[in-house]
Amino acid sequence: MNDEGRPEGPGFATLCIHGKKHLDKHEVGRPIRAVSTPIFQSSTFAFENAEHGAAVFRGEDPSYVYTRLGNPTQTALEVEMAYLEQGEAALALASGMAAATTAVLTCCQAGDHIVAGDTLYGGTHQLFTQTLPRMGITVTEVPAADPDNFARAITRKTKLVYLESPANPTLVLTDIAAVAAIARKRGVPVLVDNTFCTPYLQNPLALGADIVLHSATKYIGGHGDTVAGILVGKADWMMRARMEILRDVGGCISPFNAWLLLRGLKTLPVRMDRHMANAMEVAQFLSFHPKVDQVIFPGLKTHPQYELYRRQQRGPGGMISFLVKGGREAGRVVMDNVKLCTLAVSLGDVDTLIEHPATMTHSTYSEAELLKVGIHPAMVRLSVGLENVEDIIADLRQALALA
Ligand code: LCS
Repeated sequence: MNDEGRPEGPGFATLCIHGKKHLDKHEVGRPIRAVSTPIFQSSTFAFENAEHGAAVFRGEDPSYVYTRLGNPTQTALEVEMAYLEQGEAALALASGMAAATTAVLTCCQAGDHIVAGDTLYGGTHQLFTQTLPRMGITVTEVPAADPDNFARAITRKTKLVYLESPANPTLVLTDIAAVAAIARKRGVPVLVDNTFCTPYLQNPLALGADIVLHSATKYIGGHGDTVAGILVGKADWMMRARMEILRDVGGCISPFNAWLLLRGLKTLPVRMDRHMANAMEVAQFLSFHPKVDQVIFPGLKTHPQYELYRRQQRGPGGMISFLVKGGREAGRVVMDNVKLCTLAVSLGDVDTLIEHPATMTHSTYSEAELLKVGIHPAMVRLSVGLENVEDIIADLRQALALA
């Protein structure tokens, strides 16, 4: 015994850290065969010896090094997402915006130019109109329903075409195959933000795009408990994104959040089917409601691009935008009086979420820009959740009655 009354040997602090010995899979004495991917909550990974570490840093050995650059739980998610999006490789990141900045910085440097759709998540619009110009990267935003607009805007400096289809919150679609064909001729890669569709409903890479982006915060996670982003594309591009931009800018995903997304993926098609069935009924209810002026939902024949929707997507998704008669004030009354629906940004959660794009998610657009891209000041956005659809409709009916 030592002075503290403990057995001779390593001190207590040392034992707290090292335990009796390292518990790794070679030493637990029996096979593990966990059905759910384990969370490798480890920031760093041991080398066998100094030469092994040097070989890893020379890129000659693929062993894990450090969780900012890669982690087994993150890899499991990336392998799954690449497979579902029909891409060679994927990169999971801390948020959808980390995915956007990583993609942009992998493609562009000061002096370069991006052509983007003009309706984007408000954060992406701010990145394009405020932050990137400060770094010498310019962006031209064009109406995304007509592929020719992309053709006209591409210049010799253009290094990336960036679009959302369906776009947040106007649900404008872009003909991905047409834009990809145009950009390919000019040697410019195309990135499609596939957040609204998920790989269940649309695979942009199969349509000719080069990079797919997800805010995995939304339907991929699906439960409103995670912020994360994912890129999918070619293996060599993804390696540059990881080893140049993620490495230096640092927007890595945590192992726990990667695990939450792996869990979300298991139920993605089941959830999407229910999101869509509920959204279809809610869209029909709103269409026939005397206090509703306009309902925007790709699954309705009244959507101006219904034919493209049928050709390009396997389902309409769960997002609806609508205009309440009486304009912005009437929309405010609806949002302030829902009881089951939650007044909150984000989307793709099990809960039905309602919000006002012009003053919330898209408040980074100026008044003039909002009007130009069709984000009406009275527009209300609904992310239809997985509750019983009768309850969602009853809630909207009572709130609309007050408008
Ligand atoms: N792309 C789309 C289409 C989005 O809707 C969002 C976030 C992002 C990218 C950024 O992803 P994040 O960094 O938030 O994971 N959209 C939001 C929205 O409509 N309400 O709150 C966030």
